[in-house]
Amino acid sequence: MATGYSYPTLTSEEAAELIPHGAMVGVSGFTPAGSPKAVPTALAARASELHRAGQPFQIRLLSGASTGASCDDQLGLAEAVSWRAPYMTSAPLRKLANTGRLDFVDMHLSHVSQMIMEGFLGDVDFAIVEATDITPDGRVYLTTGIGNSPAILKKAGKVIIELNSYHSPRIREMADIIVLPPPPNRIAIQLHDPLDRIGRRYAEVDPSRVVGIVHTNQSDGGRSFSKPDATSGRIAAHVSRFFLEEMAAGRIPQRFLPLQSGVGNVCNAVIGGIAANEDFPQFKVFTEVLQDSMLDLIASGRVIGASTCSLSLTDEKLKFLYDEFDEFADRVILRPQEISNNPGVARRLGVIATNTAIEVDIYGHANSTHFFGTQIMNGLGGSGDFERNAYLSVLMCPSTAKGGKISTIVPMCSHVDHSEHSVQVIVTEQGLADLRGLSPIARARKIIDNCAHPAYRDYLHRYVESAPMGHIRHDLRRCFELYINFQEQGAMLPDLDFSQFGED
Ligand code: 0RQ
Repeated sequence: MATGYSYPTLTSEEAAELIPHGAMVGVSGFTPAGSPKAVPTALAARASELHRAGQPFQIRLLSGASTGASCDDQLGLAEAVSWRAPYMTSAPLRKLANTGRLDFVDMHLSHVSQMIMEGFLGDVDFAIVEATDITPDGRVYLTTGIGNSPAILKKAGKVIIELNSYHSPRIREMADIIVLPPPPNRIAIQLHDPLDRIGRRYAEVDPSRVVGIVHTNQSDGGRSFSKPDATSGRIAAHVSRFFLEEMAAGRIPQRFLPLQSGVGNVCNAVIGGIAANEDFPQFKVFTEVLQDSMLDLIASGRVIGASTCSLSLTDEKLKFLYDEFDEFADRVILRPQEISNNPGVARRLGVIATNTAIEVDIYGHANSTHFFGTQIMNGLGGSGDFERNAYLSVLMCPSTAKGGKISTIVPMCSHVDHSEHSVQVIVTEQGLADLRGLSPIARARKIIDNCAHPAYRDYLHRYVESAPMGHIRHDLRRCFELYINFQEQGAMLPDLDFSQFGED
């Protein structure tokens, strides 16, 4: 590596000018946390200008997970992206993907870094990485989301660094970064506790590839969640009771196990429910996204500490973290997603995984990503990394959607992200189905009785009992009947009295 390098300072517009049509661009961050802001926005403006002049301009965009509004939304609105991986939550991008105008590749988040290093996704032409500092010898101090930045920085042909003075330079104290060498030289990941440290506080880049530094001062603009509603509260209560029963039976140790939690109101309600219940000991968290509610639990001491890939916090909560940094410095560890979501580590630590699904079927397959088998919502994210490899895999969803017109318990999922082999426990506000050790038919009866809304139970039982005999009983002529009813008649069971469901 060269030393003593001095990097040119660019405006965001000058940096955006460097990126050609068709380039594969890797960006930093994981959720809005740590994603670049100024250069993607300038790139979107440039794309719009070129489109107005009748010229094509689109990039291929690779990230850690979703990004902030100034990246995915801006580029999506400008129709400046032709290919996107591995996850998104952006409405403009979703619209493009669902109308055939964006090639979206939905991937397990733990896989991405390795695929970048192996070249499976093609060359990474440009990196745009947010940092608090870069040294002349190429040490890059990342901000609130580590994501795939360490791998992207290693592989990118040209690198633009957004130096964001909004963030405290102390954020580096939480970073714990390693990049695994490729097979056959891969090494064991020496994590035996969520709070073990095994890496460095910085990612590395060849300084000669850094084509410019753009100075910014911009917050992540993290999204907040509304308070858990009654349905989420009931789901959380079932989950807490189940974990306590498992502890009483000796199947979860008395000191509990590291918890992984997906994002959203249901997952927040579950974490909040466990933390509020004094029958649980203090516990550790091994997850990929740390949200506001979790930071409060660390501050209060209910959560001992957390391993995560990103601090997906609102501006207010991030300020609290920076103001009280000494409180958190040793209790939050920020890792690359290859490590935070690593299947082997999740299995070794005995992680308890709690994630939300769109729907599940009566045999225990779960769909986290597509409505009616066709319309992408966000993507699989890290849910598969954890559900497949957890000590206990829990998937949750309200039993109905759209005011009862949709049952989230269906005969056969229209799309499957987590198969029957990965899902152990299903929970709705109606109850919990522990599927461990159950045959397909026993699973079906339990899921219908415990999790389906009562208004849908008779239909589902009749479906199973009248289906042709088999190890798994399915009537292939009727297995998607509920979806077809919804599409043709506006409700899965149009004759139901929908006043019984209340508002979603
Ligand atoms: O529609 O917004 O029009 O009202 O879907 O539903 O219940 O608010 O769902 O926000 O909790 O997200 C699975 C998408 C759930 C999310 C999913 C309609 C419903 C509503 C949203 P409206 P909710 P949530 C860590 C882990 C995958 C990634 C993951 C997700 C809208 O949790 O993306 O787990 N998970 N990552 O009305 C048709 C159904 C429906 C339905 C709900 N069965 N059919 N529409 N809706 N069920 C994070 C990372 O990996 C970074």
